[in-house]
Amino acid sequence: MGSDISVELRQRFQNAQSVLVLTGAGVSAESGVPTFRGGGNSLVWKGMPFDVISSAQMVEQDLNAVWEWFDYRRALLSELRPNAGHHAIARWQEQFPEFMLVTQNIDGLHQSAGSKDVIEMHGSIWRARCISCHDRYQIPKSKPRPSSCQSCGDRLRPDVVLFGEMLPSGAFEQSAKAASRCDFCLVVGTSALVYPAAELPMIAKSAGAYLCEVNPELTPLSQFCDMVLTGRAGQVLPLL
Ligand code: BJW
Ligand code: ZN
Repeated sequence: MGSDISVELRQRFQNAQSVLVLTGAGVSAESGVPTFRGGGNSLVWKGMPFDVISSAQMVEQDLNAVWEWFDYRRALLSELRPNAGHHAIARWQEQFPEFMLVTQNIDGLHQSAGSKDVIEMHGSIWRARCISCHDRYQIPKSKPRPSSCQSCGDRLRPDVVLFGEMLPSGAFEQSAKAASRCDFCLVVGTSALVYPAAELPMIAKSAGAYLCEVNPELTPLSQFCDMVLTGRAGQVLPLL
């Protein structure tokens, strides 16, 4: 363990044929995005913990409150920029025969850094979706969000995956397929507590991939990793 990157690790990474990167909130921490858990920095909105306000139940009970919470977070995010960790990951996409980036983040910072075909397991804060017909709408950075569905007129909700909700169709299946094919799996900035995202590294490991974690803290995944790089994404990833 430790954040020293050995020659062996660097060679393993550089010679990989198929790379899967799974990211969580920690990759955006150095951009100024608060993480959900740990560090005494848990998200709370008007006295409600995030898993109460970011819940399917709250969408049914008080959709306006949910929008207020997401409008507030979009406003914060619109000022933030990708960091060296996002940029390193974006550079890698051209460097391997196969490369896939799966993120649990809804902030869009990987795309801002230039990453393409990102699988957003938990949706995007920059989209809204109709509660009836499920049509999706992009939310512009500097204009008001659309207020109702243009197809059916019903209300819109944030296009994010809340606790107890299903992931976007195919997102897990596509990620699990990449996990079972990859020979190097890099897990960055996630507490590895939320499923089914937390299953992906174990799928990769079971299929024989080298498993490497980048995180300043240990997680439930650390014990299964071939290498744990204890450090911040923005500092460690550019060294790989
Ligand atoms: C740094 C750093 C730096 C700091 N550099 N690192 C199996 C067992 C038990 C429960 C379940 C199960 N399968 C499903 C469930 C239920 C549930 C679940 O997993 N619960 C667990 C908490 C126990 N899962 C779901 O409900 C999922 N849906 C589902 O499974 O559907 C099928 C189904 C339907 C009905 C019933 C049952 C199943 C959906 C999960 C959706 C998660 N949504 C959220 C909120 C999004 C909206 C919003 O933003 O408000 O997604 S929750 C929140 O957690 C968010 C994140 O994407 C997700 C993961 O968090 P992440 O990214 O790991 O962040 P943190 O904060 O936890 O960790 C940050 C890490 O970064 C830390 O480790 C730091 O050390 C590190 N760090 N600085 C690198 N500079
Ligand atoms: Zn509609």
